[in-house]
Amino acid sequence: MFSDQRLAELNQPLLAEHQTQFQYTADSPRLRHADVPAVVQKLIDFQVAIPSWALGTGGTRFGRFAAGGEPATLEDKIGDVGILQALNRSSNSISLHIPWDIPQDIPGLQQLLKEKGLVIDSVNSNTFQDQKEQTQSYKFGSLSHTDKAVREQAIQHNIDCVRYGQQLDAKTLTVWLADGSNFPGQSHLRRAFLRTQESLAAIYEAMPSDWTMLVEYKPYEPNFYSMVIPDWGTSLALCQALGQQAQVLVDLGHHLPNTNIEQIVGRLRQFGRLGGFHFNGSMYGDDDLTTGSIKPFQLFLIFNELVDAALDQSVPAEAVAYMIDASHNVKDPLEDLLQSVDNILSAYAKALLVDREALAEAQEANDVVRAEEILRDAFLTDVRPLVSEAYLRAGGAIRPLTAFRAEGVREKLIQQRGKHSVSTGL
Ligand code: LRH
Ligand code: MN
Ligand code: MN
Repeated sequence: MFSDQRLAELNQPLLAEHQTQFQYTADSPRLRHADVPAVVQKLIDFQVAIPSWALGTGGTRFGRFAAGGEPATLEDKIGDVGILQALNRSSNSISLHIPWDIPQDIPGLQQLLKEKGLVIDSVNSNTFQDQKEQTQSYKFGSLSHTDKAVREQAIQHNIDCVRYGQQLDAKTLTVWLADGSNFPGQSHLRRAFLRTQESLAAIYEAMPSDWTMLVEYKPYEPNFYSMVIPDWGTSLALCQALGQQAQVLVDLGHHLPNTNIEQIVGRLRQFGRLGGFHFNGSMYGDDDLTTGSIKPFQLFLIFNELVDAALDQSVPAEAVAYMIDASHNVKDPLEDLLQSVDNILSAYAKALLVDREALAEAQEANDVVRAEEILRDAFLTDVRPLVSEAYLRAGGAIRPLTAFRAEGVREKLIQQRGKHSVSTGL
């Protein structure tokens, strides 16, 4: 849909204005301390994985309103991520959810991924729903279940996920457990934890040595009294017991209101255990809204920790897998994902613009106001020209969302796939 030629045509009317704005920003005396070309290069290099389950509308338990033209197969989903990637060149990988996305025609999929310039970065297991062919039920838990037969089924499912992932060159298994209890007394809290640790160890043992296991936490939902892995402390303890290939995954929506997420991020980086992110926007809890739509300052502060840690020689160098984990009820899912990536890149750009030397000085001198002002200066900078420049230099669209609409992508997808196609996912 978006050949280089077509992108050049779509960029043409925006080019002169963009160049003026970019030059103005690059020459701004306020950014004297910053290396703007290096910032643009870092934005070009930054990639965030797209979850296969966010390509269709999710809905709530009260209903679902289809977007039309939703991807019905894994091939369609790769096609959709290909559209995002053509436009922003920052979404080159896909996160799969098994069994929603069981890969079948492996050579065909590999070929398609290659054509679109995409990779599969992670596979997510699903032991929070019962599948038709399954003998044991996850109603009362999976890896933590009191019944060994249920635990074994859940362990095997995770190992199967790794095997599917290996066929498509993925290197990461993400485990999120719905396990927990709804009422006091329902579950023995310590024993449920120990059973989970034992089950995870069996999966960890079966994982290839170049794979990473990401252990995701969540304070509540679907269980409301206790979750077996409710917080980063529990995830970290599990990862430390498992080994160096186990890392904590931070989902921005998986925190109680007002949690200082940036501090958690800083701590996990310091301990060498931050494996990945699920980006989304949150007002109350696991809302799965557009990343950066509600708390852009918090997103900036998170990136500020990441950028700072990357510059600190005393912090272990580690690869952090960036992923989006969102669900769309009222927006076009692809438009939402373009907005999310744009917000993520903007927060990253602002964090890269922080005058770190001046900030360190202000912190050492306990100059509270100056330190805060330095962060505010970076946060209030209009970085849109830098992000657009990164899109453009990487071969994408100056404004991906504008190009998406100008091209009538959703209308074309509806023509191809129909109005009522349904995507698998939440
Ligand atoms: C759990 C969760 C998890 C994914 C996704 C489908 O709330 O965020 O990260 O498995 O939902
Ligand atoms: Mn998540
Ligand atoms: Mn979630």
